Amino acid sequence: MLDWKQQPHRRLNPLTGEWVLVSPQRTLRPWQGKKEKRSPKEGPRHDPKCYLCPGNPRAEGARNPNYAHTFVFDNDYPALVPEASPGEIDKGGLIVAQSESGICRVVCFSPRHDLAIARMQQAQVRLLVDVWVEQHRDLAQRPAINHVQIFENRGALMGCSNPHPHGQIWANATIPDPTRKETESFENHLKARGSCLLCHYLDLETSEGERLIFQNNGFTVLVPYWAAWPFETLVLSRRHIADLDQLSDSERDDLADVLRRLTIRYDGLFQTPFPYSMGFHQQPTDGAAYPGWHLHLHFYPPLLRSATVKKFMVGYEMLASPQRDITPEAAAEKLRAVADGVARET
Ligand code: H2U
Ligand code: ZN
Repeated sequence: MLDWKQQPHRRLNPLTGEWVLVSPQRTLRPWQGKKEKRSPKEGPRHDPKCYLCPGNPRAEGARNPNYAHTFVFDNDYPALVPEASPGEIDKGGLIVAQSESGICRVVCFSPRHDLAIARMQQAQVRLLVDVWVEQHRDLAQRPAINHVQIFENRGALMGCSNPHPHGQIWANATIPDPTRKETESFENHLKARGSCLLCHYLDLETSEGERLIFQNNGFTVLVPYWAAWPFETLVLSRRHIADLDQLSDSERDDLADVLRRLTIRYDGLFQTPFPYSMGFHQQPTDGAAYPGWHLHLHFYPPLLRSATVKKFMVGYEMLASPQRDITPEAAAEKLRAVADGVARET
């Protein structure tokens, strides 16, 4: 009999159809590799040089208003532009390109330069949720927009250029690969088994319990069975809804609560502002019906065993398959052991 806690095996990610290699026997290997710098302590409340602080000029000269809660603006250096000229290249199916239009926005989470979500008051995070809902609604109803990606890169380790709490929204015409794969998986699961993939998965996780971290009335936070990053988490709405627009008033509060508590746990894990990329996955906004789609958030943090040792997705992982040493069950246990109740705004 295979000992799943000790012996190598692979696990399926049913959302993408991809496999991850789990090698629990390797967790004791020594580390003589790269150590990252510790994240600096929080900066000042207002930084006169920050291009996201209220009242400051941005890099291209526009000036931010003296916003009191949140502030959204069109990215001054957008990756996509609204009216890209139409165009298509196809040389034998090998040299292929298509024009792509879209809208890129930056969302400032707070006027305070020094507050990450973990240090904000619940009411401020709720305002941020409301802004995401409004933004999604505004972008989703546009005929040229079929996919809305809301995300946050936190920390220099993730390439984030500014410590001011902020995220981004990129909305475009075609459906990116991860959402396309998830859409197919949701559809296939519904057809084959008559239920939503993530409702079904949530039932399984609730009965097994060992990968759950915490939950409230609206959301459950867990380390997915197929997690590739050491402390990757999945935030699932407990109700079967397909996007942010369908959240009830109390679910918006629940989402804010979950975001605060999860990021407090992350910061507590290695006693450091925890870097991550996180984002919502929602149904496409092309007007088609997606009865099998289930709203969720992915958190992908790179840290492995301390504030300064990060996981590299290299070698076998670039060429063959992602691989992890610490099991998702052990990661969940560690995240469960961290307290999440402290509001630390000062
Ligand atoms: P990141 O820190 O996650 O890279 O996001 C910052 C974004 O803010 C980035 O996309 C934009 C950058 O293009 N930006 C502006 O739109 N205006 C500025 O004055 C500086 C940065
Ligand atoms: Zn700032």
